[in-house]
Amino acid sequence: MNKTGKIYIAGHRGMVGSAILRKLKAEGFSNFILKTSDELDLRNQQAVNDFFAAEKPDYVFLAAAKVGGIQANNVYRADFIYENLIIECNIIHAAFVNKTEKLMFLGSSCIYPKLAPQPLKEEYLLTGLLEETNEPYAIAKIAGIKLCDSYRRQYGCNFLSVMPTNLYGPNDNYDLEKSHVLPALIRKFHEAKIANQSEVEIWGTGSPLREFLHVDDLADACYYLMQNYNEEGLVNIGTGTDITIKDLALLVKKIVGFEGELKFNSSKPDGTPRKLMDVGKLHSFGWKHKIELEQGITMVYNNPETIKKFGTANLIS
Ligand code: GFB
Repeated sequence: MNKTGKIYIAGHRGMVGSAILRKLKAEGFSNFILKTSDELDLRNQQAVNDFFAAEKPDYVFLAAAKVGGIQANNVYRADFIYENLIIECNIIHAAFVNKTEKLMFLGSSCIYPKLAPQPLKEEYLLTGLLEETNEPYAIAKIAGIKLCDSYRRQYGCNFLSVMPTNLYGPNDNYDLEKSHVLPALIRKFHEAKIANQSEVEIWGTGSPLREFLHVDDLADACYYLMQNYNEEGLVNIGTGTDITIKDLALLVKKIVGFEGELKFNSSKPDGTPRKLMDVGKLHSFGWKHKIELEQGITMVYNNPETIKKFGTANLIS
């Protein structure tokens, strides 16, 4: 990436987009065009076309997406497929029309087949049925990857896709109805500690395995690949190790200092039993994560912004 190039980060206020912005600033980039969703509605094709025609960004990071945890994906199914599809179509096509030099699209590990062999290699995409709770989201994200590959093959666009595992870090969502498991657990254990509660509810059986990557590591990998990778297909970004939800809960409990019990609610869905990334391709390029899980969760919990974010977000048991 040329240091003076114009960079558009779609979704720069979200957890992923804000981490990419921090990383690029730290690397000395300064020519950003950033728009909030009030200033530019990415679902509006004309607005996106006008924006790209006026700004002609050299580099695009497509980190804007409708995202959420297992319950939000399952409940807001139409919003998840529609909003993600239309955002991807609008931005990727406008980047092609306006000759964006390089675009990075972010997928997600939950779009691999539900029962694919583990660890998940990049070539397992589209080899089996998807997890039911997030099928609409997965279909939209798979379409985004295929958009990048198709514009590359037909028109020679340098559009690439990366596949992050479950992420956490600054600017996460702590709404207990819509969030992912890690922010939910940090909030639940913290509030239970303050209220002297005897137990904390954990959704599902606690047996599913998940892999977690700090978003600053993700941003580092995205930057690395934006500099060094120019191919069709995708690249997994993760740590290559996973943990059961039960052990994750015990770890968060220890970091937060909650002394009560865990109570598993098996009426809530478990989702995919396991989705561990094979990070061999990424490691072969010379990149490896730096922030281990316990260290990362401690950093998040000790950040004063985290508890402020609990705010008035929904509280459900
Ligand atoms: O992080 P999570 O919501 O989503 O849930 P997925 C992971 C696991 O943690 C599931 C359990 O087995 C949940 O049942 N869990 C336990 C909890 N307690 C809680 C809790 O309080 N809140 C939440 N949210 N989960 C999502 C996908 O799947 O992963 C998305 O639905 C997305 O599409 C994301 O890609 C990365 O890991 O199951």
